[in-house]
Amino acid sequence: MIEKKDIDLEKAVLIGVVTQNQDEEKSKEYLDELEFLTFTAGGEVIKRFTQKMAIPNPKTFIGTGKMEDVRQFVEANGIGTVIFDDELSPAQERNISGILNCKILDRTNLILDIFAQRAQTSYARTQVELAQCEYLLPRLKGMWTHLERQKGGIGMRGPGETEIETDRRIVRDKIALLKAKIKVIDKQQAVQRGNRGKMVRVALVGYTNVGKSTLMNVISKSDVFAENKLFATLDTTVRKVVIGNLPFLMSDTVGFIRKLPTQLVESFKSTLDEVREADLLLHVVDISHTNFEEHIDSVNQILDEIDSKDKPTIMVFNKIDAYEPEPFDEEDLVEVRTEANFTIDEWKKTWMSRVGDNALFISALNKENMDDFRKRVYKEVREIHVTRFPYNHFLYPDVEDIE
Ligand SMILES: Nc1nc2c(ncn2[C@@H]2O[C@H](COP(=O)(O)OP(=O)(O)OP(=O)(O)O)[C@@H](O)[C@H]2O)c(=O)[nH]1
Ligand SMILES: [Mg+2]
Repeated sequence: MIEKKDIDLEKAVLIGVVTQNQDEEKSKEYLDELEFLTFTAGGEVIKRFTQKMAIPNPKTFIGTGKMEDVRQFVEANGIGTVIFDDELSPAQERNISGILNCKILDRTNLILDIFAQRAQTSYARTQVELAQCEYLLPRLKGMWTHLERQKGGIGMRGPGETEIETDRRIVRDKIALLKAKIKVIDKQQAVQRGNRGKMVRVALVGYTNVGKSTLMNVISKSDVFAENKLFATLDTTVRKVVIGNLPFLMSDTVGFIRKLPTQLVESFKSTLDEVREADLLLHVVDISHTNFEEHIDSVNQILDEIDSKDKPTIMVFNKIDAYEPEPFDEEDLVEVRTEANFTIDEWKKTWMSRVGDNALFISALNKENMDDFRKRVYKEVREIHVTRFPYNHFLYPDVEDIE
């Protein structure tokens, strides 16, 4: 595969808004994430534009004046892509393409694009393609009504509409075909999962780039692709892991993100079956990320969407090696100490204390606290295991006795 740094990065501009329920700080954090997404997709962010407004402009997302600034900047700097930090409606997309003479992407688009780039197996490719078609379909419809309005009148259907009608039919047929293809693979996979018998199944879940695959590699001595980009993993990998003689299955799967396009959640339903059918979830969190609490919320929201919110869960706070509280000057009379200044020990006394011994603090990279991790997982898996194999419990020592 070609390394990203060897090819020319596409020049991009980001556009976000500061609204009532999204203050400047949040807006900056979201744009930081959008920039990381852009980089992952192969782009380089040259400039960010933000605008304060009550709600995004329904016609052009940002105001006309601001859009003119963007247009001039795009022209003057040879920008190839403008990326909006939200999903644009078909109408917004159309209006904006009338103004800017370059590629226009929204957040959903960008995520779909990354998924498309990253899909390795034909299964993942099929699921991504389905999501792309689902995203495209209403937009074709938008184009169609747009033309209809332009030409106007009954019986005035020009060749343009016919073409788009045909396009829509092609996309619909394609969707049907992809769904049928997925169904066949699903059946095969369901059989495979069925063959795994009563083994306890543990699934790693979490926001993208938190270190799930790294942890999987450490714990199962496997070789799952991990890298510092978003959505390194799209397919699910299942490995047999043995702790203190006790065998169980561990799966590593696609990471989640804020506003994960619904089309993707929908079409990745089958990949997420591994999570849905797991006995125990390990919710991995990157504690070194400033937004980690919001990440937890996003993950819980998606778990809820796939009916997996109430499963037994252990919270695994990873990357403790990289965690650095912002320095706080005790002498400073103006500044107030905030969460950003907490040490990990202080964090443990917050809501995290309610999670009790269901919270673990590790560094998968430096293999710190991996003994705690193994023991905690062993204890939990053993409890589930002995309910399934009641005559075997003597085979597995108490957690205190495993090495
Ligand atoms: N500092 C630090 N970095 C880590 C740790 N664990 C993982 N990383 C790094 O974080 C990045 C992402 O790791 P992955 O294991 O690919 O993360 P993931 O959760 O599988 O990500 P996706 O598959 O993209 O959802 C890599 O660059 C890892 O080296 C850790 O404990 N400390
Ligand atoms: Mg991964």
